[in-house]
Amino acid sequence: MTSFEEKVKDLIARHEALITRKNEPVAESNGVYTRYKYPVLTAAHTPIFWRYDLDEKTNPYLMERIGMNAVLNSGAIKWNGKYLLVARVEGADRKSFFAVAESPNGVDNFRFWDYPVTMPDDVIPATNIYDMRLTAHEDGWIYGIFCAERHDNNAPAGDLSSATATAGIARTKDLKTWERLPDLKSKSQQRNVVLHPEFVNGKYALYTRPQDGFIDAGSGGGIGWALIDDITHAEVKEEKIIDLRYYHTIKEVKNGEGPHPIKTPKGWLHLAHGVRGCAAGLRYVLYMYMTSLEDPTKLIASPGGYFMAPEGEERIGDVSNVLFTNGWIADEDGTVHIYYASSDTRMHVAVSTIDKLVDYCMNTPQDGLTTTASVETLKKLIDKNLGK
Ligand code: M1P
Repeated sequence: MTSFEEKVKDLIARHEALITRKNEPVAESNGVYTRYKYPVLTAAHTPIFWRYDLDEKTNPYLMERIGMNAVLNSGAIKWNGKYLLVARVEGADRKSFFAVAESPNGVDNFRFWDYPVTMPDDVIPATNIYDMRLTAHEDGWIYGIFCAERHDNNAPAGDLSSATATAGIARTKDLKTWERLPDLKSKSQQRNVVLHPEFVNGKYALYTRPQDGFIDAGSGGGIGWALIDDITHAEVKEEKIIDLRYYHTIKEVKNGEGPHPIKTPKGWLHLAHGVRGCAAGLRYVLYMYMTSLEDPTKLIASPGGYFMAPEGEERIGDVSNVLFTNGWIADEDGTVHIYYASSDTRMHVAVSTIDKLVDYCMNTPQDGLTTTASVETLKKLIDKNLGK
């Protein structure tokens, strides 16, 4: 008979083996980025002492007491030389919370800090909070902007599903203690709101995603931009759409800014998600674009199609056919770690460089929006390669 102590030891040893497993780059690459073999975070990476009561008296069968369902859409930041993910952890009870996981190299050995983030509530507490974008702003604070979801009290009686999405705002100096600021005021619902890292005309600047309802972007035309007078009482007064959605593209139904853009000598480099509908439901892919350094609202590169789409196991999960990103880290040597979630279930990393990503944005043909245009673009490359 295995003793309780032996069972605990075994549980801890298997968990330790999982989180310290060396990750490996996947050989095939499209030249733009390299995927890695293993997810960097899953529900099984959450600490044993979050899930099990390790006291034999109160848990003689060594049962999991608090189930974790998924680890997904994570914000990212380099902090004291470590790669930190502020992960969205979703419990078996469907509630998401934030928790920091830290890695020495950005591709493996991610280990959760002992405690999840205690995020103070806004005046009206949210039911669920998720998908934090982190911005180390030039004002000296690290901001986290995330979706705060509440039941829609205007929904007809008995409708327990209608909800509202608002951008929650918090800031920190150490990623441990968070100061909650009032939620973003906006005429529409908002999700995928991201703080630009620099002041623009002396103001804070937000990437927004106006939406008519909790799910439908509706008349919200794409990724927006708004200047904010006071981040401690943030309000969207004017909103300009800077990256529009188009019919029959990968972002026809919805799009949303990923992490905050990376500043490069050629412009701001953006990573975003685009959504289209199909018989199987919604398909979420990642795409890129660039904006001007002089005028961050001006689109200067818009490579056509997707940058990354779900592949293999990534296709399957709680919400299948989804890639989503809200975190990347640019190292000083130009390496970029792209953190993305697959099918709302687990976190992965892909590695590229700023130079490659800028080249991708500047030299991938734009979407011509019709079959005829796509064929003409293809023929030009064939002509060039065949010397015609
Ligand atoms: O399920 C896919 C994603 O759906 C939402 O994203 P969007 O607002 O762009 O539709 C979010 O709920 C996100 O968390 C989720 O991954």
